[in-house]
Amino acid sequence: MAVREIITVPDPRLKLVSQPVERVDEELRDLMDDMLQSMYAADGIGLAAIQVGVPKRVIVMDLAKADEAPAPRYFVNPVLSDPSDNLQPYEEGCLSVPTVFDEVERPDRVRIQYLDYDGKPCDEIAEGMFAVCIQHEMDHLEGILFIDYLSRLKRQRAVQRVKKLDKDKTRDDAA
Ligand code: GNR
Ligand code: NI
Repeated sequence: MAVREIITVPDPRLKLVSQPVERVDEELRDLMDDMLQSMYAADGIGLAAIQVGVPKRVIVMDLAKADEAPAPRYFVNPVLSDPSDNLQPYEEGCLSVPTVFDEVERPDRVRIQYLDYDGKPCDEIAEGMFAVCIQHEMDHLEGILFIDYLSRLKRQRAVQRVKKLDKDKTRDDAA
């Protein structure tokens, strides 16, 4: 297992549409293990494969609170349907847009069908934080970031902020 680097805006790979997985095999489980470890290392609650530069339809998530036991979850080829009519705002963040947070409105309930870590088909209803996170991650699979829902001004500011952050970090690393 390895912690992989999480790519940030404006990396053009974040705009790619990720491709379906053909088989849930050991190689894919290795990727999912790395993704989970990378997500934990970055203190995230969800991660899409494209955030480590792999354009596959794979998501990992752990919504357990700090004082709870880890509860890793894996979603391969997820499909969302039956969104509720009720929109709920939530202050979102993204490991690919670090230090930026803003409100996004999404349906508060969605159905999700996917293959799990063992390749078993699953079908469930997501609500609350699970609904927020799975929709945020599904967007990554389509090359969409939460800042794409903000005004152009806010989006441009967010990208500039991350660019500066990464530039300062590169300089610090060299020093
Ligand atoms: O760690 C994350 N926190 C978060 C908070 C509110 C809404 C969505 C998220 S997902 C984010 C990790 C991430 O970037 N996943 O793609
Ligand atoms: Ni994200």
